[in-house]
Amino acid sequence: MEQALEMMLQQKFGKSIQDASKEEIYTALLYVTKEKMQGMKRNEGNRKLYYISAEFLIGKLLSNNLINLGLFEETREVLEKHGHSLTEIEEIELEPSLGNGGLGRLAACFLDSIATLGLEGDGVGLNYHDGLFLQKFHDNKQQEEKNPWITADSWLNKTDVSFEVPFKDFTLTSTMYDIDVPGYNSGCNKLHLFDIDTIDESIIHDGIQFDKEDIRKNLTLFLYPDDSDEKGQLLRIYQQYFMVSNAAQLILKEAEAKGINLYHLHEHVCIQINDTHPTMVIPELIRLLTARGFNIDTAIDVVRKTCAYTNHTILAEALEKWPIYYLEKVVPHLLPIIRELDARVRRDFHDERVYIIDKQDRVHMAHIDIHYGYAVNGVAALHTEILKESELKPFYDIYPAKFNNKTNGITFRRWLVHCNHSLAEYLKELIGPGYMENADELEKLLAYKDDEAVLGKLKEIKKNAKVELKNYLKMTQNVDIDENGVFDIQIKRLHEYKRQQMNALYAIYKYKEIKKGNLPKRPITMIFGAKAAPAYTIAKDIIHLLLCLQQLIDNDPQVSPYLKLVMVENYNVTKAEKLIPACDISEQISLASKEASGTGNMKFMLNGAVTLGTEDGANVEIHQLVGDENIYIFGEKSENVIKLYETNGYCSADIYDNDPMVEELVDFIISKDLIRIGDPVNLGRLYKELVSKDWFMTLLDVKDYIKTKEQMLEDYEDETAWAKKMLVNIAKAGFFSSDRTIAEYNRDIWHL
Ligand code: OAK
Repeated sequence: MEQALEMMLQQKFGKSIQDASKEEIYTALLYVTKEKMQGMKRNEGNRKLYYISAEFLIGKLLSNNLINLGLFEETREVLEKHGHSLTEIEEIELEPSLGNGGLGRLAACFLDSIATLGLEGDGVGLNYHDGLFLQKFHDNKQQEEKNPWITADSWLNKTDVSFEVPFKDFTLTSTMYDIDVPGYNSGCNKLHLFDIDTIDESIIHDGIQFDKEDIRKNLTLFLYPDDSDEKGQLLRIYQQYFMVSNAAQLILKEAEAKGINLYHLHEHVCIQINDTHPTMVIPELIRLLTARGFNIDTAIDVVRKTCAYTNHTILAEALEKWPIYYLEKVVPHLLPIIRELDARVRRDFHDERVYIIDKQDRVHMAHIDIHYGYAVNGVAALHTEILKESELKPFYDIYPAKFNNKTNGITFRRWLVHCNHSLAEYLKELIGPGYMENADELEKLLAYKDDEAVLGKLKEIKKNAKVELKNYLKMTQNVDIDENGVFDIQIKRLHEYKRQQMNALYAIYKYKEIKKGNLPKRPITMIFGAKAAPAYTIAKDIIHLLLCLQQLIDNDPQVSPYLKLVMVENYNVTKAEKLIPACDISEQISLASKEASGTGNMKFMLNGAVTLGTEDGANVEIHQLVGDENIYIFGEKSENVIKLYETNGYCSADIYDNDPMVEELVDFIISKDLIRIGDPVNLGRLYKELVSKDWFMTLLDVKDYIKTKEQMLEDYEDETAWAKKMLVNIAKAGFFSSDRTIAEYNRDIWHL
């Protein structure tokens, strides 16, 4: 590495390591790593997977690639020898902002595991120039700015692959960019990102405003452009079709180059449709096959045996249904096919709930996937059961064999080895390096459950991570936190079902307790990180409430020594990597039945945090694995929640009117203290939402939540007992390795 780095620095900048700047060292390392990846063998198999996804939240790549290439330690040492740290050099890299949340990060973890397991599988998506917006706080509110991440020297490799993508009024020519995906101790795959050469970032003004109709200039500017109006929705259809038409053309081109008889395509190709954003790949492939001479029956048959669909949400508003009229405006050539697919469903099943086109002339994207794919999976055991028993029941009744569960996972290369290097090294020392390849070996740790020295070392590692986070927050946001406090962290997209507002009510509770003189035994540091979709009003109001509380607490000398609330600006993968190792209490408090899985919950557990959660998503499986002693569960169960929805049985006003404690907490949102700091419009709207609607039942669970969190804080004071909980959580996290998840996908769905 030392030699390679020296040579690259000479070649690029005519400098030695000694004289080079951090930026130059980063650039040289980037190119050394890229060269190494180019020299790697490609994974090969009899059947190739194409994982199509609107999001790939890959995070910074330097360390991850070095780890997977087996060069991480050596690089650290070389840099240290020359007076640099890898952490510092990494700061130079900009994080690709190609994703929003769980679905996108999952896709990135999957690419890592697919490559690591030696499977041939590439990702296909879009090369958004500004990705998800950059979040800034101003006047205690979220502001959106553009987030450019593509620089002259980057992980992207421009290819000469290009396709023509036909729309109603024009045709666009694509360019394909590739990012190498090296497996850990294994071969390499690729992430293909499609783009157009005419993108024009100069059309962005006033934050993230732009002309939504100028498709040639805006198509790949942003991930999830605001779709609160028709123009925005049409733009999303342009993006989706551009993504899948390129994917379908690439798949056929590669198959033809391999000499595959397209009538046997499904024997050699498998397409995973990551939620419904890529659904149009089904009619598009049918279109391309019929253009190559297939009759429609055969084209449908081949496509059906090729495509599989993953559902990531049951929230009705997230299940895509596009008006036919929109599709007619953008991709009219797909409509005869979609109508034919619908006609076949109507012929075979006399149940309007499973039709593709509904009475209001809307196309249900998930219905296309379920009828015309060969597998449907949910992402955690509870989620899959809910799909089978309620949300998708009519489909499950028709196709029971298609439905299967694949509980999510995370790559331990990034979420342990990279982000918590000292914990990873200590585990290696203690139980051997086997856990890096076989995550179940983490259970060997259980043998040390009563070993004071081991528990002490785990506490020390946690403490160090807290100090590192303290320094990081000081440097990035000029915020002071106390490493002796308990770190209670909720980081995820902002959504009402995830209930950051309930956590805010806890902050209000604690604030009031401290004012009354009921002081906590040690400082409590509540940390949040979340972006709200730009058009999601209530989510932005919740951010406003959190920022106002942050200011109120900071400015109150009676409270601030005991309570701190920090809202991390522009939460992203890089920040998650700093926050997760430092966490004591992992907040996973969604309304039961609403969080499909969650994956942050797994990352926290692996890093020795204890979960405070509802019986929702993968929390249920965490609970089963660690047992009652090592997790804090509260709140209404999913069966009851589902019943409440079915019977319209929830009324937040009843709780508010009849419970003085709840009333006091909620009233504080519009108290003089907060209105003085904040905007009465935002705070008033949020207050009203909670007392008159509260669709995600915050008030139902808030008291149990507060009680459980108080218990947790008390238990935290028994340091040895708490360290045992940490140990058990780490030891039981092996199940959540994405290597396990991918092995299951391959065994049950992909058969690569
Ligand atoms: C994003 C856009 C549309 C639909 C779903 C999502 C999404 O991110 N869903 C999340 O997927 C994760 C990975 O499966 C799950 O862990 C989260 O529970 C789910 O909200």
